Amino acid sequence: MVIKSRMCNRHGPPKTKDAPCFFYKRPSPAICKRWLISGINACDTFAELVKTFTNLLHHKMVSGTFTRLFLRKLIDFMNKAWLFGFVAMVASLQGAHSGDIAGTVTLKGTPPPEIENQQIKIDPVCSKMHSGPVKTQFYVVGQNNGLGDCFVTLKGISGKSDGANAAPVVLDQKGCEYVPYIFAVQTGQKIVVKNSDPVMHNVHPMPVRVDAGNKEDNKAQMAGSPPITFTFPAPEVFLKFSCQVHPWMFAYASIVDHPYFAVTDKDGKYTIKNVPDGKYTMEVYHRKAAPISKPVTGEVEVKGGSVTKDFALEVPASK
Ligand SMILES: [Cu+2]
Repeated sequence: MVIKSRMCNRHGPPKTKDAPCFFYKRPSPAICKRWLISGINACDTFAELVKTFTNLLHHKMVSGTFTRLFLRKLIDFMNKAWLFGFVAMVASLQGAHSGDIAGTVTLKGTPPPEIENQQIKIDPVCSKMHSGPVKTQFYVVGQNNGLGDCFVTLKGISGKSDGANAAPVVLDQKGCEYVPYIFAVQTGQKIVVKNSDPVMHNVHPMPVRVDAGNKEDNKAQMAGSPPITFTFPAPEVFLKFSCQVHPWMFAYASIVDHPYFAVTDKDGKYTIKNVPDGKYTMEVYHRKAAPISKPVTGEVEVKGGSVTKDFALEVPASK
């Protein structure tokens, strides 16, 4: 005897006692995408396995209340358990093929004192939003000489961008300053520029790689008006955002065509997640201590697990 199988609707198991269906609680598409293993979608693969197995049971064990109950319990159990099994499977597979690169970027030497912003001082609206003097933020030095605002990336990887599916990055204008000052996105990833101030700003991205498709733009943004979204198709280090109203306002976006990059936190720490096994050259950029023309580089190997890679930058002699 064969009962024709059917799929459940996505909101839950069927109400009828006959013809149990296959009900899968899949993770979200975004999570499934992250769990792509060697080009195979593990979400699909696991769901297919469950489907095949339950289908087999349907065909073999369909007569009698006991078998139907047994089957229903089994499917319920699988629905509850599959996610845990799946996570374990992915973890074991990923462990064998990728790892995180983490470390600290430190600064050697004493940076010059930051310079007080004299222009914002005489702007009555902008200065009112700060309790003390506003200074440049060239050297963000934290615990144990950790250097913040360094852009850390892998060299020699290209064409791996997932920017179109990545979460947007928010660039805010707050207190007549861009926040964050240094950030990085993938090619095609949305940069959503907000205006949290009670004044008008004028958002002006100034890419260098215009011939590669990165477009210069210049958009006024009134107080309370909706965010403005930008994307850039070509890799570029420290693409400058300025404001035409407030000449001291800058932010620098690094555009990468793969997901393996990070910006160091206030203590110089960074983590680049899920890097595929392999040997890489890494590059570290900093606006003053490792500019576009002089990145600090280092070699690293990822081999089935996480690896630590630290860097030391020096305060340039002339500064
Ligand atoms: Cu402005």
